[in-house]
Amino acid sequence: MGIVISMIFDTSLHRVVLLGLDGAGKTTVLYRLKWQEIVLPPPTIGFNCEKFRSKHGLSRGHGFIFWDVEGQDHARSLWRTYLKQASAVVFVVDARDSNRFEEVKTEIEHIVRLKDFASHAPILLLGNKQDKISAIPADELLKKLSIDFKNHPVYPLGCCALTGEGLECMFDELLYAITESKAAYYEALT
Ligand SMILES: Nc1nc2c(ncn2[C@@H]2O[C@H](COP(=O)(O)OP(=O)(O)OP(=O)(O)O)[C@@H](O)[C@H]2O)c(=O)[nH]1
Ligand SMILES: [Mg+2]
Repeated sequence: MGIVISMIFDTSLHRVVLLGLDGAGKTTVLYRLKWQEIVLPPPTIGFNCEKFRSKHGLSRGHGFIFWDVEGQDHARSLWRTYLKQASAVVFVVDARDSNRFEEVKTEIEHIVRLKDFASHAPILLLGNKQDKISAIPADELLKKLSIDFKNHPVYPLGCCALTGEGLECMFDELLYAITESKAAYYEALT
């Protein structure tokens, strides 16, 4: 219990990596969180990086650094570089694009096997574009993908990056996921 409480009040930077296929909405999520407004970004070449200090909720005072990494097929081999020391991954999925769900599954099952990615780090499965009528809810998306996440705890979350709906509690969700997974990991060690 003590260890959980000390981690909840740990205000050091949490390192978060935004991954997902090209066009899933990672950069739109990043700048929605940063500026609370609609940004229509060009496809990312390389990465974007932003620091945040949460001002609300349980995560108030906690710092986060987000790495938003290019999702094009040819760039995905570089994802492993960003996963070193990642506290959590936010994997963004275009929840209306069922044609690419198999590709999403392949990529996630690939990253959870990487040695660079801490085996207990949580994954937030972000079902984006919920404003679209054909988008499936995040819980359903998780079931449909039927992914073998290995030991990674998974948290499905639906959102619309354009309006920010569903992103309001992102820092609290991340802090909870990171804290819980660390606590479970250390408990298993003792
Ligand atoms: N309708 C809708 N469109 C969205 C949403 N989020 C992002 N988009 C659109 O999806 C497209 C791709 O968004 P990006 O944020 O550039 O996607 P990305 O994942 O960063 O793509 P790469 O940088 O190529 O890896 C853009 O046209 C966005 O405006 C959303 O919640 N709803
Ligand atoms: Mg981008």
